[in-house]
Amino acid sequence: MTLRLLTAGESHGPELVLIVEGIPAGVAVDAEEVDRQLDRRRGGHGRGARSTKIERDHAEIVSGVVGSRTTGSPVAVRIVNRDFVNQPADPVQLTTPRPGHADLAGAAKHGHDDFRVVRERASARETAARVAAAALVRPLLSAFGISLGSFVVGIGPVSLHLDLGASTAASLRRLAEGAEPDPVRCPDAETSERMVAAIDRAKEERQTLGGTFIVFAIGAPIGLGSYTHWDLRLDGRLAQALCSIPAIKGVEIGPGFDLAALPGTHAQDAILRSGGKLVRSSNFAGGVEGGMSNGEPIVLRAAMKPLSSTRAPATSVDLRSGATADPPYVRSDVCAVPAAAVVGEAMACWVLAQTLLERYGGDRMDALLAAARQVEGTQTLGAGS
Ligand code: EPS
Repeated sequence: MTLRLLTAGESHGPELVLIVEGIPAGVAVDAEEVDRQLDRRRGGHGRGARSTKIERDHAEIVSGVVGSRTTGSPVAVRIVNRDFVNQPADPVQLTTPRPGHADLAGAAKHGHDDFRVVRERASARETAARVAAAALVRPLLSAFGISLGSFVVGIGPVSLHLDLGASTAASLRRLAEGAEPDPVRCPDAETSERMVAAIDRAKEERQTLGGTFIVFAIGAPIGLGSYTHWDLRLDGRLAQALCSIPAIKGVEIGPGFDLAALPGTHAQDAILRSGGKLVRSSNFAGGVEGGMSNGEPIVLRAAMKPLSSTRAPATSVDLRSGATADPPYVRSDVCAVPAAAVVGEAMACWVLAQTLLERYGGDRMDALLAAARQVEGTQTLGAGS
């Protein structure tokens, strides 16, 4: 069965709800770890008061788990929105669509004349549900020795240059560890300070900032995904998953955009023999060749546009009166790139769990563990460790 995720709920509604289908029986569920992942997503310098001061995301697991183990039935989870109680009983209708958001297209599509209906579902608050779902399937990845991480490399005009083609498991791990306690999840202290200053400046100027982040996976076995069909290709699936995060406008695999400017021989990862194993000289491919994991670290970079709601005036049209109008400011974040990095990690986690189950079977965890032990003996390429 395919691993599937359905989420429901509105940003300022009573709660978010998610259902994970296809998770094998016998997966250990660590409820505290799910909440810890939710905490990682909530923070970051530049987030508004709602996510940092009001919400205290807690995943309440309501089905599919008995005695801290999954049963093989759908796992349902609730995440209560604490800000729900602060919502006005009789809110003002929104009739001026905000440029850059789902408002106009969503309302036209479904025939709404109040944009709140669209806004509340399209909100990135929904990504809390995705992070909880990914936390539930992380033990599947751990069983295969796969670990994931993320860190921020750009916020507005400030960026940290990294040679992604030279990235190794050790360097990626070190960068992610350095980024974890940082206020903008950037691994370099000096760059982080400049990023924080850029966010503060943007706030003063009534602006918002976007940025870029890296997501990586170490230890993925060779052959996740497939070269045989377009929709099974791992790179395509990872790109789709990352691009599905609100405000993400670009995704690359390894140093994809830099490779476009290089001659072919400069962009190869030579195949070498080392101690009876095959290893690669570099990782320009970002761990994916021919739509499959190749045993090297999987490295992804995503670009987030600046959040479209700013405190500065915007130009739109009030669709009730037909007059030019400034849409009301209804959002509180100045920068959400650090949070998006955590969501990106969750999405990559999800796709890797899907492809693992497709390859090794997904009814029960003990069968999967046996498969994992077998895989260990058959990896012929460097696992990037
Ligand atoms: C969001 C707008 C902000 C964010 C919210 C997502 O909320 P508010 O509308 O209350 O200003 O803080 O994100 C979260 C609360 C969260 O937990 O991620 C939006 O429109 O996407």
